[in-house]
Amino acid sequence: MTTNTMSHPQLVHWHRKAEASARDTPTARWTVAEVQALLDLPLPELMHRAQTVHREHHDPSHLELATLLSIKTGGCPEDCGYCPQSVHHETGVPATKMMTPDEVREVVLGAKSAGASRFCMGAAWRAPNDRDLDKVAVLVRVVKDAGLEACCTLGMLSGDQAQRLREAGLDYYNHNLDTAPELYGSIITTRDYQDRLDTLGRVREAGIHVCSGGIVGMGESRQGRAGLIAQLANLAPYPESVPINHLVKVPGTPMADEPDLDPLEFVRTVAVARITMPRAKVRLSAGRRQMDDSTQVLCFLAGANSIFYGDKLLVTGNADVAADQDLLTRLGMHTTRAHA
Ligand code: SAM
Ligand code: DTB
Ligand code: SF4
Repeated sequence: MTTNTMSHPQLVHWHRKAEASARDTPTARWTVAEVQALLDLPLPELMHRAQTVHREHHDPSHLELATLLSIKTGGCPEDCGYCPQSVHHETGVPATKMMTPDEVREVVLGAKSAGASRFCMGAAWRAPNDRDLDKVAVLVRVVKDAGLEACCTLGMLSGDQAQRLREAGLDYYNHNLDTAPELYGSIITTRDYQDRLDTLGRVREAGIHVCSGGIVGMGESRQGRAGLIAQLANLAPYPESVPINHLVKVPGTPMADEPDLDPLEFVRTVAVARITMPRAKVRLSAGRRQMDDSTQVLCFLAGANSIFYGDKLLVTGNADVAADQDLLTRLGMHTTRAHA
């Protein structure tokens, strides 16, 4: 006789927890063990739970398209082990000056006509200085005037800077926790986890929507992924937007030769992000270029409802736009166009 794992009392407890979450309690707390128990579920069971939560809060056939632009590339003083833009790694990515409003407008309008509704501007900074921030505020207006939602990812912010971005009309600020707290120091030494949490607090305080997620495939265990998801889900409230990145292995970075992760582990992580953060946009982020269609489709079925859309991420290539449009047509999924 085989055991019926579904009747296991702890699983019943976790099921109830997932249900509580589906009823939307944005300040529900998750232990790492509870999150890991979800990651450990048989995949059909996990997918069912994720889909149930997804359907309670979202149209399961809708996908958000967000386009990324690196407005200031390379030369970053931070030593993030995954990042091609760090001065600590020889990746051949040149440092550039910040893009002008006219240059940015052209890309924004191109993204809009290709169907994007959100536009995220990234800068390779540890933290912006106040002069940089004035320039970014102008770029936020460029995005808003085109009728798209505006997001920025600029590194650490002071409370005052977050407030100024809000006043400029910024909708979302992206600042990833990236991994579990106990793994952070082996990936980045130039700042610590608390620095990230502090910036997220200031963003929240300024009234900007929080976009925060992480990277999967950096050699972490399931427990490591559980630690990341628990941290994100326990932010009170949890982020409105959660990018789940698959590590892009860039030659010259310390993570260039990281062993491949089973794609189903990525799918599981997306599903658990959906269950623990029911109302969030869960974004299938970096790594789609290296992912086959079937894995991406599993991610959508697991509750991913946003993608980065456009030829480039920040410095590396993204999935092909024509291939994405074809995939969406084949799936019969729809998107929202930006305001006129
Ligand atoms: N400098 C700012 C910061 O670190 O917050 C903003 C830009 S930074 C490139 C934004 C995020 O990109 C990182 O937090 C990380 O999650 C993601 N990222 C960078 N390199 C990546 C890679 N090779 N693969 C997957 N994600 C990556
Ligand atoms: C996020 O979570 N992923 C994006 C965005 N936020 C800024 C960045 C992905 C970068 C992938 C590697 C590169 O092209 O630099
Ligand atoms: Fe700099 Fe951001 Fe890259 Fe880290 S992830 S090296 S902070 S650009």
